[in-house]
Amino acid sequence: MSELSFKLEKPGNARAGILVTPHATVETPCFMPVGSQATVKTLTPDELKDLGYKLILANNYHLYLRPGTDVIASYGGIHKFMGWSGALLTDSGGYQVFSLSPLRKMSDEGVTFRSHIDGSEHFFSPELAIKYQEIFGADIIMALDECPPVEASRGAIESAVARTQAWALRCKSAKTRADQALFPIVQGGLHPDLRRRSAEGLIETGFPGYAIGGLAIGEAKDQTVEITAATTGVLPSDKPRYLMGVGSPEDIVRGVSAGIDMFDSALPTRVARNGALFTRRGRIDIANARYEGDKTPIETGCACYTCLNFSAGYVHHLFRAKELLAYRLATLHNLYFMRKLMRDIRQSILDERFDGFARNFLSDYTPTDE
Ligand code: PRF
Ligand code: ZN
Repeated sequence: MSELSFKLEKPGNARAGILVTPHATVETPCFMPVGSQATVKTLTPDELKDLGYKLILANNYHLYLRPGTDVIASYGGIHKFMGWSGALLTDSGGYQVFSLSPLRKMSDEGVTFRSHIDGSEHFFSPELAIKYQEIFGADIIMALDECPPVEASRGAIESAVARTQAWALRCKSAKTRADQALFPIVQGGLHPDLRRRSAEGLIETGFPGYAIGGLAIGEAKDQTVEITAATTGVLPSDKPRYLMGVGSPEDIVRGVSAGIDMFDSALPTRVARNGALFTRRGRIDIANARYEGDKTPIETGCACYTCLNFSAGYVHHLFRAKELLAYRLATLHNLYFMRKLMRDIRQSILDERFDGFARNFLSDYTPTDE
């Protein structure tokens, strides 16, 4: 099995394509639900499949720490461990070391960090990040990168670009499995020239797809879109582009305009568990008193399991009573919404009416802050 093939069905700024991985064929633009700990919180693999998902995320950092590489190796990889027969992508863990580990020390060799679970000390190098991801067996694996905070100095971002480039090369050399595709990660903060330098360096090395990291970490939304577009402008059009950690429905629509093919974010599932549900008009807070006794579905016309079978007033009651079913019904609704959004986006691209679709979507949708 070749590692990956990507076919653009409709080229352009906003693109529609088909990504073929060993475990699934995926229509792009796609949204990947996040299952850092080898579970998309509250749902079974069958439920994800029924929602239409073919590709989900897991995380090298989380699974290396718990249950550990030996346990997952003994099952023959994450697919078998979690009972998921679709495609998987694992993030390298570089970013989680930054966002979750209480202490870390970076050097050119790698990153030493402490577990957020028990404080134990660990080390990731590019070679080890690949070794663990080969044990885990995802269809797409990520190079180890350094993601500095947005407010870092230009000098610090410049050195992160250089280190991320050197690490991507080392990851490529360390890779031994032919059935996994390795994506490197473009860094460069909010500096268009550093983004270009980062992208050009990685392109020269050559990879089957490219990710854009270091965005959606606190900068203004306009900057996210501007830097994304500046980066996709440099990336080869015949390879998939993945914007890491994005995002909300409105950010995804803007990301597609900027030439992105793949997205992942814990936001739709995380906010669902807080009672924030997506509708065409924006996010609603189902725990709000206005939904008490409401006999209509969360969104009229939504064909998700939750809306087909339950009223908004019932889901409101489950949240108020902190009943566990609340989190499942809310997650099912939000992931159905995301899947339908991606289908609608894709169809509008194929029909050459994406710009109008995006304009209408963004004018109807009122984002709410988390
Ligand atoms: N690097 C990696 N994973 C990530 C990011 C990154 O920069 C981000 C930033 N939005 C999310 N996930 N390896
Ligand atoms: Zn619904």
